[in-house]
Amino acid sequence: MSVVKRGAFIVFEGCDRSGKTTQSRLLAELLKSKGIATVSMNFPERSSSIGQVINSYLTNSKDLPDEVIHLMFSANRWEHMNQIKQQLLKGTTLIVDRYSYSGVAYSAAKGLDFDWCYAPEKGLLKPDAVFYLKTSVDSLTNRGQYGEERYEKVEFQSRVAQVFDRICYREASYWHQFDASQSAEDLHSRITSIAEDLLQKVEAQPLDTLS
Ligand code: 2DT
Repeated sequence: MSVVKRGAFIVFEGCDRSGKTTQSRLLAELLKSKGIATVSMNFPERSSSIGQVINSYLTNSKDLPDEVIHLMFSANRWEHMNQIKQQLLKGTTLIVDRYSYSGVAYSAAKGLDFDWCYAPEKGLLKPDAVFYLKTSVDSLTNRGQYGEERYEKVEFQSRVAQVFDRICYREASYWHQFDASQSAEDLHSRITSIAEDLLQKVEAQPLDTLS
């Protein structure tokens, strides 16, 4: 009986407009072009009923207490956990744009307690690698469309960046930090070489959870 090799769980994190979306797309395209089963996702996943509430909040058409929206972002991950687990176990690699760390970074940047923010994430599947695209806040403002959604304010983004740095330090064993100011091509090739090693390394490893 052949044992199915599991897929890798790869997450991209960073401030708004850090280039995560481009880099996650480039990586997914590359893996697919090599015949590797790959699915892209992003959180918040706005199509579910919880996701629609989050979308109304982010587009400023709905207000909610900070604690409530925090728990909704977390619930949005929990509602997709089974699907994510099934995909990984059947051998599909997942490339996910934002995860629990954005949940903690954005809520802690508003002033909520870091440990309180992290608590509902415990038990969710743990990524095999997080690619953190670190930007200077000045460079963020030069990117297009900045400022349309609720969180897209320079001062707020710099607080978010500080929390990401704290998480990066704490979770150093599986976080990979990149300077997002380098060219998209250079970034892509650095990310690709780590991802390709990772795919081989994790295929026989059991899935882990956040603790
Ligand atoms: P996108 O622009 O990437 O769609 O994100 N956010 C995201 C949170 O505050 N908590 C979370 O748990 C997640 C996943 C980051 C929309 C915004 O939602 C924020 C930016």
